[in-house]
Formats: sequence, structure tokens, C-alpha cells
Amino acid sequence: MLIKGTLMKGYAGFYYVYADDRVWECSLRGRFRVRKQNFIPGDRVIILPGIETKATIEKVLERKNSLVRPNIANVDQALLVFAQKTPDPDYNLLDRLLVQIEKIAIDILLVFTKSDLIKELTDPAIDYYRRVGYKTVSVSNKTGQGVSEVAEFLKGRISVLAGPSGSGKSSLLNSLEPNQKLKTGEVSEKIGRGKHTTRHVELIPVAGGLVADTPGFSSLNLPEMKREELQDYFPEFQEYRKNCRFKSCLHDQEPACAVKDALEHSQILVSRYENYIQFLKEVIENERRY
Ligand SMILES: Nc1nc2c(ncn2[C@@H]2O[C@H](COP(=O)(O)OP(=O)(O)O)[C@@H](O)[C@H]2O)c(=O)[nH]1
Ligand SMILES: [Mg+2]
Ligand SMILES: [Zn+2]
Repeated sequence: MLIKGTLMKGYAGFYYVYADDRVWECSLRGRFRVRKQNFIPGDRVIILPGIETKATIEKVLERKNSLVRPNIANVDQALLVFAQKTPDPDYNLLDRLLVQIEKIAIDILLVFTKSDLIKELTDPAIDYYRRVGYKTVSVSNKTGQGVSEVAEFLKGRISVLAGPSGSGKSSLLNSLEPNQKLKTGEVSEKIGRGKHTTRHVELIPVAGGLVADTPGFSSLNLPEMKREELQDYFPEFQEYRKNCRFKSCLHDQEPACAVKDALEHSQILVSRYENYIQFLKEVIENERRY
């Protein structure tokens, strides 16, 4: 009987496929070998189970999307992992990642780790992102706070983690899969050393979903886009934009700008607006280059 699964990795002519909650060691049907099909982790495949955990890949389904770094297909969502403290959250980096992910239109979960280090009230910026509509969760890898919410989000989906080094990404994977401790430890080391540039990316089973073992969106460059596109990736601008005097308003130097008005009335977070302006300059600079 044929079953549907997801390719986790290809290695030395074998393909490891996650299907029905287990890993299958697959070989390819002859016609795939001939065609030299370029499979990448995340590809949806139809397999024919053989003896024990052996199977053959019978068919590859069409990709809905693919990321370049890491090279993974059918990514459903990104988890942006930032510490609330040590290190302090870098909101410029967070907004930069949000632009990249909004552009490819996948789901987003903002994970703010190290809640156990926070004695005072939550950072108002975190509240702001929540009010804008981003799913956010406060997590402690020490006390386990919030970990089950993250698990719920991962279930049945393909995810990529992103965020600065030291924010607790590896620790989070360990919190989610304490029994895989050795495995994630090994994985995080590979990430940390960073010299295995030819190493193949793989998806690892975590909390009933699949997670890339390499953090994504490591490029700080904004993707190529037109200057008027950038504002689409700041969802909270939406409700004000329509009231700007000029239809072509970029909310920079233009008069009668409803976005700047909202900023002055503290309805838009100052760092969000400042980052928008900084990114706008970068996008305009890039437009010249292409
Ligand atoms: N207090 C506290 N420390 C944490 C938490 N999560 C991670 N850490 C620590 O932060 C450091 C960096 O964590 P790590 O998972 O390696 O971050 P990565 O670089 O994003 O993979 C390590 O010393 C962890 O023990 C947390 O929730 N609370
Ligand atoms: Mg790590
Ligand atoms: Zn405007």
C-alpha cells in the first residue's frame, strides 16, 4: 500500500522519508535514478513500504515553495527565536527577518526565550508585536514555560528556526524533544562549528513535525523588491496607509502622511517605523543596482 511522506534527507544514495510517524530508508525507483531528479528535504513523496523500514520512492509531488538557505521544500512556517535578555532582543534583526518571511508568505511564530531571567513586566515591544497580529510565545528552556505552545505549533508542519546565536534555538529543540538530546546536541555542534559548508541540511522530527537542523534567513540583505512593496510587510501600516494624502506615499518625507501621524500618536512603535525607513533606503539602494 502506498503512503505519503516527507523527505528528511538524502545521503549516499539513500533517502530518509518521514511517514506515519516513522523514518523509512528508501531507494529510488529506476526511472528516478535515470532522470537524476533533484530531491531536497521537505519534498513530498509517495513511498511503497517493503521489508521492515525499507521502502521505495514511487512518486514526488509538486513543491509549494522552497527556501535557498537552508535548501528545503514546502516550508510551512518560521519560528523567530529571540531572547528577552542575554542577549537583549535586537529588534532591527527581528524586523529584518519579518520582512524576509512576510515576503514568502509563510506562517510566523515569535518565540521570546529566557522568560525565567525576566523579573520586571514584559517588554512593551513584545506586546506590540502581539497586538499587530503576530503569534508570540514567551518561553523558558529552564522552567519549561511555553514549550507546549511551541510544540502545538510545530505539529504536522515543516518549520525553520531563525534568530541570533545565543537566543536558545538549540535549547528549545532540546526542550521539545528531551529524548533526542544526543541528536540535537550533535546537530547544534555542527551548526556552531560552521565549517562543514558542504554538509547536507536535514529535517529532524520534533514534536510531531519536521524542523530544519540549520537556522534559516542568515543573510542580512533584504530581498529584492520595489520600494512601494516594503510597506506591505509592515502589517500595522495597513489601516493608516489609505488615509495618506498621496496614493504613492512611502511614509518618509511626504506631507499629510497618516502613518507618520499614527507614529506621532504612539500607535506605531518607534523602532518599527525607524527600521522601516532604514530598510526603505536599502531597498532604494538595491533598486539602483539591478
Ligand atoms: N536562563 C535561560 N537560559 C537559556 C534559555 N535558553 C537557552 N539558554 C542558554 O543560552 C545559551 C545559548 O543557548 P543555545 O540554545 O545554544 O542558543 P542558540 O545559539 O540559539 O542555539 C546557553 O547557555 C543556554 O543554556 C532559557 O530559556 N533560559
Ligand atoms: Mg545552536
Ligand atoms: Zn504615508
